[in-house]
Amino acid sequence: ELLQSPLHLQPVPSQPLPPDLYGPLRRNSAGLDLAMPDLRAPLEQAAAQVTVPAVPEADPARIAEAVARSRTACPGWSRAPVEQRAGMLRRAADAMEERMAPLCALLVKEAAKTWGDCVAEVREAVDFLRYYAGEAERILQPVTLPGPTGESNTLRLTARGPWVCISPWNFPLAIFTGQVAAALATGNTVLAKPAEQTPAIALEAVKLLHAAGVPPDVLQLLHGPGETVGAALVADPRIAGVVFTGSTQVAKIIQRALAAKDGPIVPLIAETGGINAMLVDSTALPEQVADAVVQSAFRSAGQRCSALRLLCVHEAIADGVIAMIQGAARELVTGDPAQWATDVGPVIDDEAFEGLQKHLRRLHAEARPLLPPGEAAPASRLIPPQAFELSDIAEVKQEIFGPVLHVVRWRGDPLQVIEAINVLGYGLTLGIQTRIDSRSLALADSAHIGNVYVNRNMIGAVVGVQPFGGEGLSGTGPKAGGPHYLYRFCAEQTVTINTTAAGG
Ligand code: TXE
Repeated sequence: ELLQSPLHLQPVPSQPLPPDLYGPLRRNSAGLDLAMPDLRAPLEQAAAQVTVPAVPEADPARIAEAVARSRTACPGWSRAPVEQRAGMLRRAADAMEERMAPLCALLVKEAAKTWGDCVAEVREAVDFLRYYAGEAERILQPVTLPGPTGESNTLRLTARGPWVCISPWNFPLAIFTGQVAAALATGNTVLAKPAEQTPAIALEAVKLLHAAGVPPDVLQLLHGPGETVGAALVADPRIAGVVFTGSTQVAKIIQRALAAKDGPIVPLIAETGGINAMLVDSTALPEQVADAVVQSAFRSAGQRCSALRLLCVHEAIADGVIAMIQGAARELVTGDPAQWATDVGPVIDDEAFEGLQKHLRRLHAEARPLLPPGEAAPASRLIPPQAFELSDIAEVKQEIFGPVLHVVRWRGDPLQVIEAINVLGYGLTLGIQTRIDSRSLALADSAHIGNVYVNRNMIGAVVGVQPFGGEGLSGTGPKAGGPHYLYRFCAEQTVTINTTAAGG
């Protein structure tokens, strides 16, 4: 039906597209100094001074004590006026903004992210603090509901108790801060367990929140491996909720652990990975597609949950699109993240590097390589962008968390392509490239996917603008940075008062 409807083609842009397709990527990372000339010097200065401190691991006694303190601190914190809590989050946001340079320098060192990614990450963390402060003030006002004469009905949101916040290494400041800010704003206390690869940046965020007025027992930081410290927190019968961002596999382990405990049913908010696809039809603009693909698949060394993993390109334009991607990808600079020219930095650790090498060996044996393999550099953990052509969408079986793109050609009905993408079971991000206006929304309607990006790259989870989160294997929702997120951190209570009775 879609194919038979009259074609409403969007006009081809009158301005020619930039000759260097990777231009926007270059400007966002290495070209950062062009956009913000005042940042480069302070960032370099901070980088020269920064050291990554060691952090102590929490033992079982410390964990048990922390949960007890968290419970004791909760009533006082949750009864404080929301404006007071919001004020503290806003003060922390201001302090974080002021400390942009040292925080970026620590991120470059600890998480091996490029400068552009670091600046974007600090900004996102600041946005989360301010956004949830405002959202808490908005939603925590009691609502009067209509009812029969002689009684008043009020609906109000209350805190649940201690929340366990478990975060990953790939956005070690933004995701950590977002989880913590959401729980604190709604009057809950927090036991935060950051990824073991990136504890120092979490410690900095906690210091800023404490300095902004959040009491130490209200926000506690517990370092250590997920399998021990994370699991012990999840298993504790006194916690009220878990917010988790990380792999689907660990989300399910946590879900099972929560279900196996005696006591109340504990809510889990999980944001997990994805096998994110981009559907490109025969009317799409190859230059625009190639630019979007290179940014979405290779930026941040592919270590974003939203990154493009699977390009489904119509056979009529596939050769041209692939040639442009090859040209653009070859221009990317893979290297030291502290160098301004670097587009693609290292992967996070040796384990990730080894895992990716294993996948790449398999793909080299089973699929058609589209980009030169480059030199594997175990010492620096660098993997240059890689792409492989497969014959079927179903051949992509798991999320590969690195700069690796799968390409599949299609023909026929685009809805069937969306169906095949749905069958993969993940539902995080989807790109659609088409100049048929009616097609993009029809395809989005059929996709069981949380974030859809039409005729642009798939990088975008701006707080309050593109609330972010998926469904299926990609998570439970609600979307982080969106207007529904904070509700899940709250309990709801109605109060019905008989206004005709004595004292009513
Ligand atoms: O995850 P892991 P990673 C996803 C991304 C990828 C993964 C990468 O798609 O799949 O995150 O992050 C702790 N009990 N997203 O490798 O291994 C662990 O210590 C309790 C999705 O860090 O799952 C760490 O703190 N906790 C995304 C955290 O879980 C446990 C955005 C995550 O670890 C545990 C970013 C256990 N048994 C990344 N085992 C989105 N959708 O928004 C481990 N942990």
